[in-house]
Amino acid sequence: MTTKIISDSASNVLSLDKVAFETVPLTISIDGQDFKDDTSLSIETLVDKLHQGEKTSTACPSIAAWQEAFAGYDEIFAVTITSKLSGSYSSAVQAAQLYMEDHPEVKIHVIDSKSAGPSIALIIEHLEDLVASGMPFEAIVTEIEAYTNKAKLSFALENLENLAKNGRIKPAVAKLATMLKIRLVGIAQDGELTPIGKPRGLKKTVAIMLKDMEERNYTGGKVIIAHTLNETAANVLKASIINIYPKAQIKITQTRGLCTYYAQKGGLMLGFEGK
Ligand code: X90
Repeated sequence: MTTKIISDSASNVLSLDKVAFETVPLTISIDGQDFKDDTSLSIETLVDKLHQGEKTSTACPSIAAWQEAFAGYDEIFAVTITSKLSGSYSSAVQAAQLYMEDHPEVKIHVIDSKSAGPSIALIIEHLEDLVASGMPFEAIVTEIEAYTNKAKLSFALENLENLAKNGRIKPAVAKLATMLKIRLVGIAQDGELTPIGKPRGLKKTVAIMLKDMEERNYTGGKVIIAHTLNETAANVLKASIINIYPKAQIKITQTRGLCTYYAQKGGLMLGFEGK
């Protein structure tokens, strides 16, 4: 019995230690040139090119791309970015249906993370532990659906241009994009981006994020911080969390291409285990 975990590249995860893993890339287009969000993509180069580019957009993985990733395994878990903001989930579900018609012995479970970035990474890491523990497929499905509701996401963005331009935020929120000096703090709620604050400095930003952690019942479990070329702010956030929750297990990572495109330079994404 072979098991594989797959996610789209919105997870920012590139590899796992204990279980077979693959990332299916989304694509970033800049003035007609396509960049696959895989390990070969340099985030610094992407940020520069985006800065110079005029017409930019993103696209979710094709059905065929998901199917290729399924090949050769008996049991597969696929985790996607929220279905409310991307076609990735729908693409993965269709790929799974077609694949299982051709391979009736294969089991595939597709999970809508209802989120992005580091909270997808939390789901993937939990799946890794469950698979490695030898738990049966059906039991993992039940457990991971429950865990997905507990994997929370908040974020702090300095620039909303790409979210607004691509119609991923409501017009009222998009208006903020013009007020570039304001940071938007938001959370993923029901798979959608929900603003919770518009602070001016890092200190206030961190305070809002900490308050949200408390409100959503973080009690000292796993945390993953993803930043877009802003390690300093990520470290400040980490230190502030440890100050209140000394037992917190915190990892800092960089955003890969898709999250870099939308979080934009300076952006922070915070995944944590709530209730
Ligand atoms: O299919 C595609 O082209 C991808 C579209 C993705 C759109 C949203 C990506 C958001 C990434 C920004 C802050 C977090 C928002 C999360 C809300 C649930 C990161």
